[in-house]
Amino acid sequence: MNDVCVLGLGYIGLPTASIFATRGKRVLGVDVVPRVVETINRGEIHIEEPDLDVLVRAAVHSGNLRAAPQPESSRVYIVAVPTPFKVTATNPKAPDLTYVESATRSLAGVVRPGQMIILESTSPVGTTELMQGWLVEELQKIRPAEVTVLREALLFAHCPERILPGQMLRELVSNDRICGGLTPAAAEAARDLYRVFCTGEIFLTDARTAEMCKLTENASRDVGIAFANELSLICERLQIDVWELIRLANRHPRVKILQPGPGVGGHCIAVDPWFIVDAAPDLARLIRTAREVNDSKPHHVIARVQECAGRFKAPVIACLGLAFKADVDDLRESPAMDIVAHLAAAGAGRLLVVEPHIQSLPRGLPADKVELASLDAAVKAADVVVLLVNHREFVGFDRRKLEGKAVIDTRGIWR
Ligand code: SAJ
Repeated sequence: MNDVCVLGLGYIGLPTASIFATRGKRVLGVDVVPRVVETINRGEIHIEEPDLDVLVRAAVHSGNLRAAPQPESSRVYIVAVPTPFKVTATNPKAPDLTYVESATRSLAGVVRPGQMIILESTSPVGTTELMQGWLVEELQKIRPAEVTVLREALLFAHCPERILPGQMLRELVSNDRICGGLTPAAAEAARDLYRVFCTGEIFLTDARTAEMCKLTENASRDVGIAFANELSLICERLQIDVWELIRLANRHPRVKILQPGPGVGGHCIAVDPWFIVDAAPDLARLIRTAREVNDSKPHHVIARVQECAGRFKAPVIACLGLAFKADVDDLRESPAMDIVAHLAAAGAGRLLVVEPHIQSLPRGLPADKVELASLDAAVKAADVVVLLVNHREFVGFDRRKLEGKAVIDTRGIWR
């Protein structure tokens, strides 16, 4: 029997499955996308993350990691599927638990008494309890005689991941972890599992607190970035260099202001705070406002670029970066993507995009209006240079090549 079955082989599931496999566990990785299953079984990867290729290759070649489209019976099941949001009649940003639900239901045919189901996906409070309900519902359909025994004998826990894209493999091992069980026994069993590779401290709690804890961490960062973004707008009006201001304010021993940027992207911080707002819309006022401040920042950048481009007859605009943050290839919820798409739709000028982490123009950007270009070529041709992502390649760029260009540096790297 497998030790661990990981459902969802994305940014969280794949490193987690691989690290268990390299620590001697027999792991089955499950993904509904056939290409992902094939790629991993070849020992290759479908996402970009430093050193992940080496880890996956080692895991697959050791014989401890294989991928399949369906789960099989395993001592532990880890659900690491996306939890996006969806539009409902009352809430345009309501949590969408479809993937968690179908992954959970897919376990009904394979679970055995004593096995454990862990939710790693960032989820609204109450999701782990919902998972138990979905599984019982499914068992009632296909294994009615076993429902009572299985309901008592399955362990459920929420153990949210906290790893930072770009340094996932280090953080996977060294970060402290929270294990929240539907029962204390489930939390303890989860702790024993993560001890296999986690060198950080592991704290036990109940599932609801663990769910809220993960949302709170990301909402806290969102509020912090919103403060910096709001400052950037105020400073622009007052003609103060916001980065210099923050650098100086941060010399106070108890002040730690984050950095302004073109907005907040990624599939975590731009999404998770809405799960809190959805749960308590009347109370989550600051959290909602922070989301709104951060979501409005790209519009401010777009307006600035349009104003700048308007000074030229046939403006050429170089947009540097599409990823949601530095040194990653992830374009999910990226403010840079939004900004370029809006500029294209508005016909702001000829758009040259530089993104060292992708090979072809992503879906979502019109090929007739946006060209992918090299850094040197784009800057050389541009009237307006818009720095959207602080990728390593851009930080080290020879700034003399920017002379005579209108420069909009949304990350403050070329000050
Ligand atoms: N950003 C700023 N200014 C800052 C910091 C970040 O504008 O000072 C922007 C980034 O450019 C990016 C966005 O915020 O667009 C989010 O980037 P991030 O590096 O803050 O966070 P993520 O989304 O890569 O990862 C977060 C992390 N959460 C926290 O730091 C509390 C990570 O630990 C979580 O595991 C991850 O969310 C997740 O999966 O939830």
